[in-house]
Amino acid sequence: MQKLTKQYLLEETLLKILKEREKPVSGEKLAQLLGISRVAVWKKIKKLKELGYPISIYKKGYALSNKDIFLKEDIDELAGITRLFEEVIYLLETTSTMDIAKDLAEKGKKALVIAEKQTQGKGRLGRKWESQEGGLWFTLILHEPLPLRQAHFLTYLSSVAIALSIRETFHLPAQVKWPNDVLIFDKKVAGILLEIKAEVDRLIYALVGIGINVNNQVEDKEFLYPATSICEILKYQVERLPLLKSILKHFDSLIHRKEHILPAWKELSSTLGKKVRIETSDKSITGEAIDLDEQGALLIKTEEGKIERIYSGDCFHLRNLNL
Ligand code: BT5
Repeated sequence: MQKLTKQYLLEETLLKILKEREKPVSGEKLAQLLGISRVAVWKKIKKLKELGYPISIYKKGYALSNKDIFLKEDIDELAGITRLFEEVIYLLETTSTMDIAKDLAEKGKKALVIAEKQTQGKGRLGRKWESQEGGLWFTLILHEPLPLRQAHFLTYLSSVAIALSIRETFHLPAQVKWPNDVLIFDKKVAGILLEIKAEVDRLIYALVGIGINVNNQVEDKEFLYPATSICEILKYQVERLPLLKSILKHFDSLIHRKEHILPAWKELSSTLGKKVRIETSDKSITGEAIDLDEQGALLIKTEEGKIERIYSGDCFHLRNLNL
């Protein structure tokens, strides 16, 4: 248990005041609220800025430029939501939450690693993942005794948890796309990166990296697939904490009911029933995505009527066959 010093509590309270006030708060007011001098307030602001907190300084006082940062009370709340992890690591900036999670996993830790910003966010196959402030970027470390051939179920589980949570929290029609995306109105709002360490046929640990475009801007970017963010669709900034809490709850519930994962994925699928092009490391296949088999492979019916089973690759939706 972390010991809280008086200094630390003052900084937390200062952040809380700035988070709750819409307008800048003067140094004088902060001094009065915190029971310290104006000089001491300035020192605390300077320290918090050095730590990376987005505090802007105006003539009228101080304000948080991003009011959606997580405070200690939010992190404590997250830590108590599930037994999936024993600690929550919250970083204002890092290279990639996958790097931090990997170090912790190697030490046998079960943790949730969240970052406000990633300077080297990763996608699959060495691709870059843009992760500026405003998005939800996190990695969950799981030490699950899963058979290796079921490891990719964790990607399906994550997509379902994200899609259900976006539906419940923001009432938006999120759908899952094969193999690792969540879409809203056919644009990518979230991606999942699964990294595993295995021994023969057993999983030692899995790092489930989840990136969701929430309050960040992506629509003008040239990505592999058209992208969107929740705030670009809703046209206002939203709170990320309720979304994250909902995802963790769904994740926890699905991991204990693995038989629900594939049916739920199929139900929320935007891929099934569509004409698609799948690109794997050695071939390109075009056909209709008809189903997932019980191993989680995507079944493609080619124009020649042959059924292909695909375990990994990139998927491009060509058109909706039902239209
Ligand atoms: C993914 O890869 O979709 C996996 C993304 C996982 C990101 C999370 S964030 C937390 C954790 N820490 C990390 O460092 N990563 C994980 P893939 O299917 O390969 O898609 C990557 C491609 O998506 C890129 O090549 C871009 O074209 C595009 N892209 C990059 N940033 C994006 C964004 N913010 N939104 C939508 N598309 C993006």
